[in-house]
Amino acid sequence: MSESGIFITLEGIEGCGKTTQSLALKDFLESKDCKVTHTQEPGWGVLGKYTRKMLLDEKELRLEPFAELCLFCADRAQHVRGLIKPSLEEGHTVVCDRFSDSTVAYQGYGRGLNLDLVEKMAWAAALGVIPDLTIILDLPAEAGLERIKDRGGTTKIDEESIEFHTRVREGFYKIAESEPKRVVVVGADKPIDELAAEIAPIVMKRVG
Ligand code: Z5A
Repeated sequence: MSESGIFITLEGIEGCGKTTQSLALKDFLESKDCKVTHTQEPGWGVLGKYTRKMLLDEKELRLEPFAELCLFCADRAQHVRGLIKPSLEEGHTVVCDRFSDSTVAYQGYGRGLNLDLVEKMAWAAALGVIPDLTIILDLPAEAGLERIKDRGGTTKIDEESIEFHTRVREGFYKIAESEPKRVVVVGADKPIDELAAEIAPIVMKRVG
């Protein structure tokens, strides 16, 4: 479990609305007088800036899947040590857009790396910090990619095949099935406000 604050992660495929909903959740929790740290992976801090560029932006750098796995894990360990643990220790509620479940879904189910190895590395990189609650926003891969198509610029992972993104979605289902106490799946194919109104009571019920 987390240190003393509460740790909530949002997960799901590209374009499912994690960023939008994690910011709405931050506003909701602040309206209840919680101190909230909002963050995301990959890309926190100096290491995050470099790893994010290599992982997502440098299109001519074709990463070996195991190298990609190691970079996501390096980014996480630094993020946990530098921001997540200290924030939890200060009693903040930490709301994080993607965490170890993304590594299992993308590098394990998506890329097809050895699942046992990926799970061990993804969670070892979390340095013992496990979310109190994880919300998976579920959407068909086609719908998620449609939502981001006008964003202006895609990342290397966005450009993977629809089959890849579908395997990732199915990976998130498997994670939810295997950890029903921690993970809740919410259908994301509904208006932003309606989805936020569905997430808030889940958070209140699960983490108080
Ligand atoms: N990755 C990995 O492989 N392994 C790992 O361990 C980790 C990550 C941690 C990060 O990309 C990539 O890294 C990601 C997984 C991989 N790659 N993929 N594909 P990123 O940081 O650039 O982006 P992202 O995390 O995938 O999220 P995103 O593209 O920003 O999408 P989102 O956060 O889920 O959605 P959003 O930004 O809130 O909304 C997207 C658009 O949809 C936007 O125009 C919204 O206004 C709209 N939207 C949001 N909600 C709705 C609803 N309910 N209805 C209609 N429209 C909506």
